[in-house]
Amino acid sequence: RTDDHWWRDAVIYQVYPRSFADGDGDGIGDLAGARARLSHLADLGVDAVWFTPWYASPMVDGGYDVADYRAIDPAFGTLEEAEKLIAQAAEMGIRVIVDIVPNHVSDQHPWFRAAVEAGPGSPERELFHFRPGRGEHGELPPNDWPSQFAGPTWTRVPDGEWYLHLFTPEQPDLNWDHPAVRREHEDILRFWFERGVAGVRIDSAALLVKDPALADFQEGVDPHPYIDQDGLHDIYRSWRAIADEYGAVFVGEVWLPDAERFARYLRPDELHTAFNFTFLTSPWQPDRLRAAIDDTLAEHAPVGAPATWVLCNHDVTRTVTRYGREDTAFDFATKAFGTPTDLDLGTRRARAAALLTLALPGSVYLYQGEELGLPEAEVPRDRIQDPMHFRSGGTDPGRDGCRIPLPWNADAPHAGFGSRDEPWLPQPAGWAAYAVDRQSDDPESMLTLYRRALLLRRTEKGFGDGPLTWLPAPEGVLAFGRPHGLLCVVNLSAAPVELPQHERLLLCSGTLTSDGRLPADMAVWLRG
Ligand code: TEU
Repeated sequence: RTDDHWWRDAVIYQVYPRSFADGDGDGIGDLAGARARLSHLADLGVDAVWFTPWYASPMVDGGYDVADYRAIDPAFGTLEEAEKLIAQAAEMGIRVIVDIVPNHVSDQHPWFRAAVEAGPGSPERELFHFRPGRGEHGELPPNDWPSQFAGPTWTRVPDGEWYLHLFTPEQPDLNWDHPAVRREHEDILRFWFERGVAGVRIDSAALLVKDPALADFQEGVDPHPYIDQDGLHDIYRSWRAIADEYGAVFVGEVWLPDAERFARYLRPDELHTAFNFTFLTSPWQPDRLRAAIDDTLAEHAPVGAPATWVLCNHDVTRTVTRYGREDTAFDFATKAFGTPTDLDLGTRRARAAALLTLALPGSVYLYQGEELGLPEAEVPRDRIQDPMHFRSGGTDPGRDGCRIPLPWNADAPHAGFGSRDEPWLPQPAGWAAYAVDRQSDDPESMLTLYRRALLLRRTEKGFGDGPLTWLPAPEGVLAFGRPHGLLCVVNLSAAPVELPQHERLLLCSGTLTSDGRLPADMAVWLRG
């Protein structure tokens, strides 16, 4: 591939800055910490790093409530520091992707404060979705839309009008039918492209446009009043023209079960890529995984876009925990917290899944800590920060369990995260065992596996873009060929299996049996 097509088969590392590394010791991860740890990403061998929102924010939703899209939150650092980080990463051959949140702003954003102040009927209110309520005294919300988090989607301001928010009340939704909203975001894109970012992740990309009538929700009636509205495509076409000026790329966060509708975002004049969550939500079962892979490749092929493969992110239960449970699928509704988990089994499967994922055609996203095999942590109730937990009335544990500050040095306080006192979320007992320095020289560690895999993926032929061919395999085994005789075999059956004929074993997620068979829940890369 040429250099401007780097994204077609890139490995992109997701940094959740609050929990990556604390450079100033105040308990919250920051850009100074991230800069000091960039060498970890270079050693790992990733092509790019995606930072979840680092903008000025009250942090009600971990920065997904943005008060100023052109400023870095003081807890994270300064704009100058972000520019240094982008430059320093570039020197190491690592591109930077930022996270743009276009669906909503923080309630502390100057636009929303002005809108509340200006009152009903004002032009300031037109930038949002303000409406009078229903009922005799307007005491009922304007419609019945279900929320993305638990709880109502409307909140009333003192003068009696209501405003729409698909997430928390502190995240009012913008009105994307308003030209000023469009102009502002085009300008924000340019602002970051001018600073050398190579790409943008688009948060909640399928939610921006709302049914103009704001009509009540009707189950099964198409189109959904706020998911996947047709008007979105026009927005992304205008964004694409801007990205093309800079040679920058998009990855859309598009949660859509319908493959055809999903692919419409990937047309050549829209988004370069979008997250494929079919794979992430799929259980650890051969037929289901194979179907997820086939469906994904089939939906991408006609539009010529590369697939993306994601096993984890800052919103979902960590992979080793998920794969260590009886029900290995991920579902927002049933996070199954507290259910019995076999971490050894989950880790074995996550290691196999790493080889599976990295051998598929397309790009791969790696969430910080996945390369360390971190499990989901149980956060003590009085320390939970995620608004999802509070919105659910406490029934949902929320997403903090996958956002625990990273362990870097086993023998340092707070496992080397960098904080003087307690970090913003507590690290569970035993966290130091997962530290980067502990795993670095251990040939059996998850980190060593990832480093080897990423090195092979860069230096050996057959990875990345190109065809995938399923090979005949015993029941419960996934085996496929890639170009240049590259083979990947994953054993999801209960017993060891024979490997196909090969010249060379490139990498195994564990250890073969003494007679050369592949044990259960393991994967290999072979040169056939
Ligand atoms: O998530 C958007 C989103 O729709 C899903 O993550 C999901 O619906 C939600 O987490 C649970 O139902 C993005 C971000 O990834 C997430 O962290 C933010 O909280 C959210 O947007 C709001 O900006």
